[in-house]
Formats: sequence, C-alpha cells, structure tokens
Amino acid sequence: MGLAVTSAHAPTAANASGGLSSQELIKIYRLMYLSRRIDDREILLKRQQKTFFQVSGAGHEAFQVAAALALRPGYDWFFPYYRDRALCLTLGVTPTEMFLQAVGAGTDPASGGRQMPTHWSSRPLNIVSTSSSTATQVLHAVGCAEAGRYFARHPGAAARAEGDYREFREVTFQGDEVVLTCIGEGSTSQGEFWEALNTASNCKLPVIFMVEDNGYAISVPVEVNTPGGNISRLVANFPNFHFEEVDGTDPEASLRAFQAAAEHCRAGHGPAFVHGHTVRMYSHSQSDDDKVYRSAAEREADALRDPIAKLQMRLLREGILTDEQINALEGELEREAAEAADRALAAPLPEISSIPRHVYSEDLDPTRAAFATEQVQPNGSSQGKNAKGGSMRTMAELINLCLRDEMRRDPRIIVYGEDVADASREEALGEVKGKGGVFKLTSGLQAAFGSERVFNSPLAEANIVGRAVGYAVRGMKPVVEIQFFDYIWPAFHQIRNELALMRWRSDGAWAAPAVLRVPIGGYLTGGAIYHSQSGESIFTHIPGLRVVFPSSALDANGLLRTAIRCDDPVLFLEHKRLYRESYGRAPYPGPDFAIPFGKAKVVRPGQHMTLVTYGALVPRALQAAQTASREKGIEVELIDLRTLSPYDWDAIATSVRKTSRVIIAHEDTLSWGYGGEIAARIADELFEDLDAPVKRIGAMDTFVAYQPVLEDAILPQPDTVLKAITELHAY
Ligand SMILES: Cc1ncc(C[n+]2csc(CCOP(=O)(O)OP(=O)(O)O)c2C)c(N)n1
Ligand SMILES: [Mg+2]
Repeated sequence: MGLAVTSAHAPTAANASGGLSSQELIKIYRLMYLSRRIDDREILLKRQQKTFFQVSGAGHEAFQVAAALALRPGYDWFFPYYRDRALCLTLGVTPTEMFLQAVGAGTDPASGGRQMPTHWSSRPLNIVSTSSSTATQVLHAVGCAEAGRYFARHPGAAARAEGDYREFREVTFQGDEVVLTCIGEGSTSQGEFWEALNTASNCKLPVIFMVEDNGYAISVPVEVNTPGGNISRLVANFPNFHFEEVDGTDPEASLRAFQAAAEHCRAGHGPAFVHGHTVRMYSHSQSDDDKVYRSAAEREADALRDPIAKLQMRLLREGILTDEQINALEGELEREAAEAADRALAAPLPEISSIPRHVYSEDLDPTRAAFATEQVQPNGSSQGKNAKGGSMRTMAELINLCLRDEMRRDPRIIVYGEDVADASREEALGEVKGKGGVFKLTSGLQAAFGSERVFNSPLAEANIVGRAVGYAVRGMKPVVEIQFFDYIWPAFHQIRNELALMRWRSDGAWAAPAVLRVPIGGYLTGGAIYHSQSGESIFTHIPGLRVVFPSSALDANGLLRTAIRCDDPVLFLEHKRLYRESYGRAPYPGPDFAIPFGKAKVVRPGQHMTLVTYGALVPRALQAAQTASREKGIEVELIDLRTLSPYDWDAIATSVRKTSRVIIAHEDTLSWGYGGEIAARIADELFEDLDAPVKRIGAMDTFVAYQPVLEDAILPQPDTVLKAITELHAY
C-alpha cells in the first residue's frame, strides 16, 4: 500500500509550506507506533516472566522520533537514557536488538545480557553505553563534544599508533558533529546536570540537552524537583545556549525545535536546550503503580495527550490515511514487534564463561613484559648525583617529567583539573611563574603544550571524571587531577558506575581508559581530617579499575607511563608526603621508562619475616626493619606492592613461603582495609607455610586529627611497625 517506510533513519525535511509532508508524517507515525508496540510486547513478556524488567517510552515517542530525525546516527553522538526507545529505534536500533537485551540474550549487542532492557549501546550508530544512573550521561556528552572538537582542530592526533592504547581506540570525527544527551525532568535536580550545563556553556560545545518532561520522577511531581515547576525558566540565563520549549507530544513542533537546535550547534554557536512536555502513559516502570500516587483525573488528562492517538487522529482528519490503511499499518507493525520478540526468545543465553570478559582490556595487558623497561636503579635515600651524573629528582619532578614526555609523544593526552593550569588568563603567562597545581605537579605544562591541552576545570569533581569518560570513549587520553583524595567523593559515582564499568557493561564495545591522578595520605603535620585521608581499598574493590600507589620517584615515573599507555582506567595515587621526600629520589630515567602493573619490589631481603606494604609506609617500614636488624638481629623482607589492583600475589607467596611469618602494613584505617584482603588470602592459600598468625598494621579507626600529637598517634609510625616485628618474631 505504498507506506513501507522502514524504521531505519532517513533525513526529514519540512515541505514548502513549512509543514511535514504526508509521507513524512506517516513515517513518524510508523516509528512512534512501532516503539509503543515493542513496549507493549515487552510488558507482556515481563508478565509471562520471560523478561525481568520493563520501563517504557510510552508518551515520549513524538519528542524522541523528532530528535532522532533531526540528527545523523553514526555521524552525531548520542547519550540517551532508559526511556529513549523511539529515539533509538529511529536512529537504527532494531526491534530484535531491543528484545535481545530484554531477554538477556548472549547475543544482545548492547551488553551481552548484562544490562537491563533499554540501556542503549551501539558502536555503529554512535550510541554510547548508558547506565541506570540518572544524569551521569550528560557529563559524558560534554566530554565527547570536547573530544570531537579537539580532533577536528588536531586531526593528526587521531592517527593510530602501535604499542599503546591507541592501537585499540579507533577515532572518528566529523568537524560539525552534534552530541545529543537526554534526561528526565526529575534528574535535572542532579548536580551533574548543572555541572554539564556549566562546561557546555563556557566552552560553547555542540551539545543538545534534551529534557523529556513527563511531570514525574517515579512518584515525585515536577514542582518538587524543579523550583517553580519549569526547568526552562531556571536555565534561561546560561550564556551561548539556544533554547526551545515545546509540546513534546507534537512531532512537528518538536522536529522544528531540534532542527533549530542542531543548526545552532553545527554552526559552532554553542549548546542547545530542548525542553519537551511529554506524558507518561504508563507507570514509571513495571515495578511501579501510578494509581497509588496520581489522581484519576490527572491520569485521564494525560491519556488525552497521548501522542500516538493525536497523530493518528491527524492522519485521519487530514485524509492522509484511511481507517483501513491505519489498521493495516498497525497490524503490520504489531507483527513486526511480535516476530522480533520471538527471534529474541529463541536466541542463546550468555555463557557463564563470558562473565569475566571485558572487565579489563582483552587487548592490552598492563602487566605484560612490554611495559618492563625497568632497569636496576640505586635504591634508598641518597641525594646528589648518581653514578652516571644525572641529578637525583623528587617524585614530584619525575611525575611532571613523565607527563611532559608522554604529552610530547602522544597528542591525545589532555590534562585538566582544579588549578592544574599555569594561568587560565593566558595574557598573564608571560609575566607570572604559573600555578601548575596546588602541589605543582603540572607546573609548566600549559606553557609547554597550550591551553587546549592543559586547562582548569570548574571546581566540581564529578565534572572532571564525567567529562573524562566522554573524552576517553572517543579515544582521547585524559590524564586528570583530583586535587585531594579527600575530595574525590563527588566523583565516586562517576568512577564506580561509569568509568570502571563502561567496558564490561557494553560487553567490550566502549571503554574509558582515563587516568585519574590523586594526591593522597597524611603525615603532613596539620593536614587534619580533610587533607590526610587514605581509602584506597574502596577503589580496589571496584572491578574494572586499576589502582596504583608508588612509593618512590622512579616507580611513580615508570608506573605513570604505564598508566597513560594502558587501555584501562587507572586511579593513580600519589602520596603527598612522598612528593618531595629525600627517600626514593632518582635520576630521570628517560622518556620510555615503564614499569608493568602487578610487579612488587623487594625493597629489602630478609629471612625472618615478610612485611608487605606500599605508599608512605614503605620508608617507615624500612626504617623499622633496619632498626630490627641492627638492634635485634631480625631480618625483615620488605615488599613494596607498588600497584594495588592488580597486585603481585606471587611475590607475597614466594616470600611468605620462605619466611613463614608476615605483617601487612598500611596507612589507611585498619578495619575493612586493604590488608584484610591480603591477610585473608594468605590464611587461605598459605596456611601450611605459616608459623605464626598473620599480623596487620593500620591507622586507628578514626579520621586524622589536626593536632600533630593526635596525628602521630592515629597513623602508624616506624615504632608501631618495629613493635609488631618484635612481637611476631617472638611468637
Ligand atoms: C542516581 C540515581 N538515583 C536514583 C535512581 C532511581 N531512579 C530511577 S528513575 C528515577 C526517576 C527519574 O525521573 P525523571 O528524571 O523525571 O525521568 P523519567 O523516568 O520520568 O523519564 C529514579 C529516582 C537512579 N536510577 N539513579
Ligand atoms: Mg520524569
């Protein structure tokens, strides 16, 4: 009957009178109706217990189809949320693919059976994997837009390179691409939404913020989330934006809004904000019943705004389709949805053996020998010149030098964070020394590499990490700084639920191998509660994240290089107290010096007991071990783990088999600390080799107090370690 417009994307244009042609209206109706039928079929499957979760896009179809028709899949970029079925259908996700995710099939292309339905991901369409977390995606969209702009300005940076992550991070960019990100009105309460508007506005980024306002966040009505009840009014003063507020149940008005928004973005004028008033036809999800919190009158009023019923009436009223044609079309789409569901139900389930796949990169193993360029280096605290005449450098200097070397080698590296630039106002650069970080670790980088590669972020940690996710999925290498570990917590959500999970949840389609450099730890004399925190075990507990914690200048240099070159996200912990310590200084080892992850260092050999530690406890434990040897004849084998995830179990086991006694020491609080895991594994796997109980040393189970007398008592000292050594020896 000549109505066979497929669900595949095709550009849509207004006709001469400014309205949509009949064919275009039919195309839109098809997409909206098919989306609704897929939702309804999924609801049926959920009731039959053939699927396990359902959240529908019913009532949002017109707004979503319009957004997708205004943009270009595989050219523009998309960061949707869980309600965006009609959007993704229009972009080209097939009904079968949707049902494959709903049943959790092994062949689910979005996640391999790992994510709930409607958690979109498609590499060919540039739909980046989304989580269930409300509002995290808007910051990814910002980073993605920044990356697109960067590659357009520096096309050479997109070149593939062998031997590091670039071998596996394919780059595409267009120059005038637009990034669409979608969010419900309730989720605009999240700080990350405002953090994203901040950077998009400031940097004039081509991001369309699409707010799908159905008036409810589960049971919470809009006025509770949005003061005054209208998000458009609140954001109206952000500079550089193009604003649209439309009836999101009207596909034509919505399409015009998105086309104007896209034009503004493509022309480089800045971001756009498209706010659509939609309706939620069903409850929030199949786990919710809106009758318990919405009046019947309100629900009935919403039902009258059903965009599908409205468009159907228009098609009839304007004589575009007859009753019979509509019935035939709807029957055809109903069958399409049913057949897609049947195909998915017949698909194979995921293999149990697939579970660990893509927790980390399958391509580039940072423990591999290629990263072992480490040579034997003088160890200890000597200052001055080394044998070859190179001057001894601090950890701070060797980290800075590593950043310089790597930035010179790899144009995809960018550095940003709070205060990391030399001076944001470039005109001052000629006359001032520059800030370069509160600890000066990034000193001179902006001057050397320019403000496009080294810049200050807003004072917002989720902004820093969320943007890094967006940059990294595009193939850039953000090496960002969180100013103090004590303030990493606003970014924790992004680290755990996004950065570390991107690869696993998308079954390897996407990854976010960014590096987070984070000054950590105490022993500062006056650092107090909020400038002395440890807490590494909270991060080693996150699958998908590498955690590194060097104790010497040379290790910091070699491990940072591996962190930057590897293809996994890395939390790189730098102990503030060790930055300028005389312990562990070393000469500059050259631009290719690297240390593989998961290789501990035996700092001091010994036969009486093993002492496993890392970070600032290394020099303290060494001091205790030297005293024990000198005064009591106890020879302690001191092992510096250097990387905490992965960690060098073989080094621990080899040593414990030799000494039969072991202490695990760390600066972090004792209870539920990193040492607990190592102790448990030793007890489990090396029980037969032990002659004494496994001992642990850690801080008191409090925070670090300001008064130095208290700080000294709270944190483990060389004396604490010496006492434990003596007791264990006597056991
Ligand atoms: C960070 C976070 N907090 C809470 C939730 C639970 N949750 C899921 S959806 C939702 C409501 C979202 O409402 P809105 O943003 O208006 O989107 P809608 O579902 O109405 O389209 C909540 C509270 C979540 N997924 N993520
Ligand atoms: Mg809502």
